[in-house]
Amino acid sequence: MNTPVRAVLALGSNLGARSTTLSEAVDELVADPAVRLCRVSDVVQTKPVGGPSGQPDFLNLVLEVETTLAPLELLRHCQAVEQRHHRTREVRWGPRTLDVDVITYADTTSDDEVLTLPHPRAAERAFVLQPWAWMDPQARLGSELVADLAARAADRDGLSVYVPDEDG
Ligand code: PH2
Ligand code: MG
Ligand code: MG
Repeated sequence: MNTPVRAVLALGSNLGARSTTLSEAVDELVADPAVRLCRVSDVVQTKPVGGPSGQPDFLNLVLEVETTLAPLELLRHCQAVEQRHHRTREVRWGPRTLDVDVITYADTTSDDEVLTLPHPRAAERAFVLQPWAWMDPQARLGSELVADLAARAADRDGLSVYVPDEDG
């Protein structure tokens, strides 16, 4: 068995019962005995970044897990949870019931085209960085504080703290 390592995952949903989907997905991700929940962020409502215009706002959250899965096993596990929520992949950055991305896996860096680590766009996305900084104010991505990256991210004004009753 592999030595347990910390990994950061980012979840997003902008179709269907977004809040319910995110909380079910967190439960499903950590139902595997090889994945232990360490921390989970608050939920943030965010304007869509990229993709087709007019798509609904997202709910996003970040979680930190400790896992004995290897990086590609963790990716497959995340994709299996996406599939449980009827995720389809028709349009790049298009609307989706559930997206689960591996953001970091310990300090691993990799330019593998199946799983690039850290996630290649995480450092510029407030919808990942801000909930991550709330969850872990000391977190670093490469040489930078995640909170500092969040403060500089172009999409930071599109974020608001999510009020649960708004879901539907
Ligand atoms: N995910 C994307 C592209 N754009 N925008 C927001 N606000 N939230 C996301 O999770 C998101 C996005 C690709 O996965
Ligand atoms: Mg994504
Ligand atoms: Mg994804």
